[in-house]
Amino acid sequence: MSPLTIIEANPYPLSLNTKSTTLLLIDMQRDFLEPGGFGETLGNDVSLLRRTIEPCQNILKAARNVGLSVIHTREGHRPDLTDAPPSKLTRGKLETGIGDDGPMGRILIRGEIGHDIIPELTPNLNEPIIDKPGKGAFYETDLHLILQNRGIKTLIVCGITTEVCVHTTVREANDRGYECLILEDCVGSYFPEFQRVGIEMIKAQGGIFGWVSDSSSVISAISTC
Ligand code: TIU
Repeated sequence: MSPLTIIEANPYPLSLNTKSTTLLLIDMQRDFLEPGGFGETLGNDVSLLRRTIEPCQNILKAARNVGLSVIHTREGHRPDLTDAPPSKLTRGKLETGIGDDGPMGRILIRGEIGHDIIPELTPNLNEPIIDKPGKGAFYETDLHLILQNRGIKTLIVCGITTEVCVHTTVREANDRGYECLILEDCVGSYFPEFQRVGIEMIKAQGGIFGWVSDSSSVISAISTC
């Protein structure tokens, strides 16, 4: 069977080689997605993010079945907060913010329950987890090194939130020469308008940041590889 396939996508179909493609799942963490977590305590409706869980489970299962490389990321900081810029800690003047005690342990601190990936998408032992201090998955991490060592050229991007960590990562990836395919049903925002416009921005101008498709199109394409 050939590792080459063509994905139905916008603004035009994308050719990819499954041997040089990674599924990148961004920040599917309990504090952002679960009722009672950090995201909800900030007044957000987590159901807008939770609709991504089932499609992410489906693409993750398909990727594992065909042996596609899978990488997960988590946003968070050291317990002593030495890797957190003061600007990030004070921004928003939050009553309960990064490093404070929250409903699932200290908020966005590595090792705490809320920082972990939701149980529906638990990483397998052979799937690297990138712990990132910023919004972008390339900033101060070894993601680029891992992708280069694996000969990866194309990223299938899922996760949250569309306009923050997904966009930042896709822009970083684009400037480093990666092709990005964003799955619309697998990325989510607390703000419906940002979801809509965030998707539009990626595929505008001939695919200025990449391509947009959905989980079922990719699953049917890679399952025949
Ligand atoms: N992962 C990610 O997007 N982190 C955020 O802080 N997102 C918000 O939308 N706030």
